[in-house]
Amino acid sequence: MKKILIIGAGGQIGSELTMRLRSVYGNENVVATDMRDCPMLAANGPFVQLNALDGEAYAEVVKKYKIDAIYNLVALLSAVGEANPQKAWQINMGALMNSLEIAREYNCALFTPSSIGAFGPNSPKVKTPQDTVMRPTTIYGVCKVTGELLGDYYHKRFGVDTRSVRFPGLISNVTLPGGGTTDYAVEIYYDAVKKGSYVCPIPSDVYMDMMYMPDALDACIQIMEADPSKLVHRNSFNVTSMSFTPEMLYAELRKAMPGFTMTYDVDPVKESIARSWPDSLDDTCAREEWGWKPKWDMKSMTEDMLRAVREKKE
Ligand code: AKB
Repeated sequence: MKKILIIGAGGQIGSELTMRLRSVYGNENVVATDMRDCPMLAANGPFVQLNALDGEAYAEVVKKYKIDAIYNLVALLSAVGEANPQKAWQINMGALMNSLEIAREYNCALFTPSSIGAFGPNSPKVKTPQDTVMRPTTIYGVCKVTGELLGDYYHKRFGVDTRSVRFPGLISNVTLPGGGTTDYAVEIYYDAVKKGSYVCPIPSDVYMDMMYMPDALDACIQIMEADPSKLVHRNSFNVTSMSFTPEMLYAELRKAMPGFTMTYDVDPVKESIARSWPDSLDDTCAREEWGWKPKWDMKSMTEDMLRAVREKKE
């Protein structure tokens, strides 16, 4: 059975991806790592406290567990990255470069997510194509485009099996995201259940692509299992499940909670980032090359999020 390593496993994607990968490949075959101690991840499988910027310690873990595939999930997100661009570059690129070099040296496949943040104001806004202008205006986006290019380079130059998808905003109910521009679409459910109201930092009319976490986990596993001979693209595939504005999500929530109210207190940094990103992605290439097909839409996701957040509250 394949041995898998997850870097940054304590974050929004990693905490759920670890559990999903363990259910597919066996608990003992999925090694979770994070800077912080993560008792939940250590409870049912191997866990190592690891700073991904420490290349030697990282390589030791890969050697010790005879790793075949790495999921590199270390990243400072878009809004928090703008508060400290130097730190964002150091962390995002440091973890990526170590991952690429270790994948090269120890012959591992490597998954690193890219993002809608890799696009910028010059990219076509609606149905943004797979291959198009990419001139992001955030440090997060600059790191993502650089990461995509490095993934291609390591594949062509050294034969490293690098793979990636461009994630939209991810909505989940296990671990909260931190410092992203799309975080409002998660916070809204928690505040709706806890307070009956939400103050939204994104203007009412701004469209962004979104995806429910179960679809994102499927994408991570499917792209890594995809037949390489069918992949025309590698770094990185557009994937999306839905595209909506805050006002549309508000209307959907009010169907289930008619008393819920939402007001706006727009955060100018998040507004300018959100307006520089696509309204909607065209994910035809992912569908054609490796069978990507999301299962969740805004309605089914909202029902499931409210159920899960209410259960947590009890
Ligand atoms: C963010 O908002 O920074 C992330 C992303 C879309 O990559 N959720």
